[in-house]
Amino acid sequence: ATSPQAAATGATTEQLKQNIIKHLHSSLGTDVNKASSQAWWRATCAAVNEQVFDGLRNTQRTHYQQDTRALHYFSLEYLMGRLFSNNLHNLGLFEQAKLALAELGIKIADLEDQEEDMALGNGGLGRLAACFIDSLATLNYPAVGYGIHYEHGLFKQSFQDGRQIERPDSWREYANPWEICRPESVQEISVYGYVETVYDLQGLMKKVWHPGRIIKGVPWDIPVVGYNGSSVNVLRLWESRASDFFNWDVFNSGGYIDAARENIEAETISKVLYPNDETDAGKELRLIQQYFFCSCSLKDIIRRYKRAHGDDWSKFPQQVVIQLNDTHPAVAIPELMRILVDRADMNWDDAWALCQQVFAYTNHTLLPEALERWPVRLFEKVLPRHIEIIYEINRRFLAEQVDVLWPGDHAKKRKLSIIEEGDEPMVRMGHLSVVGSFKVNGVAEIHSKLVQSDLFPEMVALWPDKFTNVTNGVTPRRWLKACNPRLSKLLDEKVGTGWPVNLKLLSKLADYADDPQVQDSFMAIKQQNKADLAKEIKKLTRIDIDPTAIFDIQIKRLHEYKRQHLNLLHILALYRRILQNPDYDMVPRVFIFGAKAAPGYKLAKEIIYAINKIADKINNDKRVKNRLKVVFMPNYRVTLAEKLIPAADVSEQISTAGKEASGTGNMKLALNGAVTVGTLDGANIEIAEEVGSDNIAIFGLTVDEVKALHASGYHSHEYYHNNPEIKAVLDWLETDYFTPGKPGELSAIKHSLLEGGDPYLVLADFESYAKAQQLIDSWYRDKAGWAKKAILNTALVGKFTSDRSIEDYVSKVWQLTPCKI
Ligand code: 26Q
Repeated sequence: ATSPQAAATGATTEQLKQNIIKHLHSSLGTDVNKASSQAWWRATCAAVNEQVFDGLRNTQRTHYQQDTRALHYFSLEYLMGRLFSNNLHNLGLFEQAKLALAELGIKIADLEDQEEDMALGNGGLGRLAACFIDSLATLNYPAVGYGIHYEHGLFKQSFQDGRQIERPDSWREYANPWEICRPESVQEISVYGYVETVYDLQGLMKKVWHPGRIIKGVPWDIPVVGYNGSSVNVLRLWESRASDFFNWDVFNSGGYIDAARENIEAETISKVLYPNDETDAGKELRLIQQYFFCSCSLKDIIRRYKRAHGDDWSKFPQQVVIQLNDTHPAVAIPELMRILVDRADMNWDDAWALCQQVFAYTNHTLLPEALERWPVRLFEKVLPRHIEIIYEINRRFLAEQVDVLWPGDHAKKRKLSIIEEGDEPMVRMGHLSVVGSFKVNGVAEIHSKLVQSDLFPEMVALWPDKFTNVTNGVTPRRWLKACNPRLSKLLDEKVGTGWPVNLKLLSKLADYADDPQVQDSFMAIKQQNKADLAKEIKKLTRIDIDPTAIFDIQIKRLHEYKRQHLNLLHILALYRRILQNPDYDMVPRVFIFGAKAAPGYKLAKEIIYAINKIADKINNDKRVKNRLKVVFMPNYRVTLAEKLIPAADVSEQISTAGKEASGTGNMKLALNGAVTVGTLDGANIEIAEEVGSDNIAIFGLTVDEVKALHASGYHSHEYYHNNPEIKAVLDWLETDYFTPGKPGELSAIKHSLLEGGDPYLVLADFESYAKAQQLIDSWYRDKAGWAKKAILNTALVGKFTSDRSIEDYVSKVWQLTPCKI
């Protein structure tokens, strides 16, 4: 006899099958005999969407009826990846769908591969936004994500003779089944033009902005499905279009051709995601992107608020909280001021008080070159009214806050001013964000401390309670349950099935860390995941790897501070040891990289080239006898991360202490049982606290030691001359050993570390790093000992669920109440 549960499952499976076939006929215009994988995928999405849209309607209706306070997450980036298996898992339908498709003769994995990644982000910041909206829906918090509906996401990467080539990403070339266009909610926004000062009948001065251009924002809604039948929230992304009445008025003098050109310019705004590239900073189009989506989103929020509260603004701060994901959407602050003061005729003080109750700001970086600054003259051209408002915000801030605490102190005013003076005056978006927000947070304990002590110490003196920490987290639904089904099954058996929404339950697994049977199951799962990855690597790179070797993985954007070149120098050192001592004893290891370099970041691209060239040499050198392999996976992205992370033995988190705000890949890898080799930086510190010093290999200078070394004068040459291994591998880079006939092709790395002064202390940390890698090697030789460490990593990182991050934001910043649907 079948259990009631199995009977219910059978019923859903049968229903799903019928629905998929129905959509194959009625939505795709094909049938079971001739449908392509693409058609099957679309039909299945359509079948799933019946439930998604039900949930969406219910959730939106409930929020509306209960007039709930809601969070509005403002982000230029959402790195969503694929939604197919994510939505199935969160609806609790994955197993039934798999079965239904199997009965139709279709492998679900083949359908998953039909979907393009939704790569509307660069890296950590964009993926964090995606994890957060997953957790918000799962925890039933009323929330909307706002962003841009880019036509092209982050570029696709391939290698040509080892060099990075970028190609455009056209993720929705054949339409995206997960999104709904909402033409009934279009907005219009203005840019350019000039400001006129006028006086009303009472003689009061008013500013009137006469825009030079009007642009239409068309919203696309992407349902965000919470786990286990909770809320379905929305991600609302704005697409830019020409405003028809304004541009196509051919009876005006401008004429038809000019109108067509303006159309193209309007549609350019949402064309492409900017890669985080310092050389691109200050670009007009980027500022317009930021303003476009902030203005559309604010108008959308206000329209919804007015539907419930009319012209009474008094409840606005009770109903609306806006989180700024870094300073990228900071122009929302002067935009809300403009709407309140110029359009709603509110007085400045009331408007400012309201703004300061609505906005909160998350900082994601301390790197000075990454702090956003916009030329004042660009603001004057694009947003002439907003720059006036920023000046007024600044004038009052300096007079009413700074001068009160530090009377007559001009140095303090210069340092704190929202406007940086100089040949080219600049708007400091970080300063604007702090001044305009009621809370400012960093993304890991150490980072939040440094935001307060090094970045904004005077702001802390002015507003001590404004600053706080919310340590980042990742969604265990995508980053364990969906990507690592084998481990998930073991966890279900050992700790129960509640862990995806209560990740602390994983700590029960610690009781089994010494249990030989559990150790065997855990390591057998890791081995199967590694075998799967080895196949994928063979398919994508033609490289053969030994699936029993240590899989050592560094996956993240390419940046000097993340120090992929430290990893590379160590690989060279191992290679050299092998060549010098043919019997060099080491556990076979495969070093795997995944990283995109910003297209204009020269040295980052040289590092990619060097890794590829060195990999080529090492992988084809018989003398290595398989002890060492180096793989650079092209086109690193969410979908590739989902294949790499479950197969990792070792997680490389080796940034210079103080430079990586948090990191989130570190959390995903530890959660899947990888042991971290890492510096005391970002969230690594908190991971070390959770898993304990036996289960992580910490190395390198601490934040304080980094500061002291810089203060006393760091001379990278000394490490080069005093450490023969460092000298040998750096000199090696200048030969033609890795680039036959072309000596010097890899010398950029050496040059940056010596003449360039090694700003990220690669040479200072080299020896300590090599020792940590030795420790990993010795740990791995003890099979049971390693299994225990791997198990304890999975068991003890429950803190790093994004559900906990969201609860921290709710209690420290947002003050929301969950709303059951
Ligand atoms: C800026 C100006 C012009 C064009 C692009 C940008 C730009 C875009 C993206 C600047 C920065 C970013 C992304 C930053 C980022 O991903 N930061 C990471 O955020 C993670 C989530 O908090 C942290 O874990 C990482 O430590 C941090 O590096």
